[in-house]
Amino acid sequence: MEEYKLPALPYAYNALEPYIDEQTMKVHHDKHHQTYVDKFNAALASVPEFRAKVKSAEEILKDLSGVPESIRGAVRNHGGGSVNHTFFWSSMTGERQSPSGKIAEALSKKFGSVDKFKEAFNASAAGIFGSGWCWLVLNKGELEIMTTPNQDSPLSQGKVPLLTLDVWEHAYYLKYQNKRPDYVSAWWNVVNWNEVEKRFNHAKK
Ligand code: MN3
Repeated sequence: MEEYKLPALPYAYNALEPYIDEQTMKVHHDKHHQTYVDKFNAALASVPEFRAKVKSAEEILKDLSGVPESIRGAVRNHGGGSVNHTFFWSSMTGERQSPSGKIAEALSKKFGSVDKFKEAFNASAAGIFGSGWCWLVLNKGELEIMTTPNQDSPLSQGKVPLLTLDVWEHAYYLKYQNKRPDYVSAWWNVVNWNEVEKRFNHAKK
């Protein structure tokens, strides 16, 4: 595979204001995400034969046991950090959106209503001890809320990510300090439901 590239944000740094502030987005994308990308590439550069044979970062994360032991930990942390953040940026938008179509139907069927889904997701996000991620995934075709510690990816558990929230303190501390639940509830205002629906329809094909 080619070097993993830090993607440009799909919107301006201030597009998610007032829910996620410009300074947080700058530091989060330009510094934190860049560092994961650099360390992931450095790890891959140390195993050129492996790197030549794999096609994508996602493919690598789907089979961590196939990663050379010398870089497995680095790949899990920094490959996960690279892919998770790319996925996180495209899970958000400055346009106000609500779930609709098949994803709205599926959420209501699984959780009772979209609001009940949000409540369950909020509780999971609030319950993460330390640093991690809260996810909506498909697990064998079924919608599921899950959390991962550190930079672990649901891809490594054979699940299909549909939506994610970064609950590392670096994602919210400048604006929300210790008030993680306030960050989580504000974040719903910037969820890119069109993208979530696209992912859902694609995975269901
Ligand atoms: Mn982060």
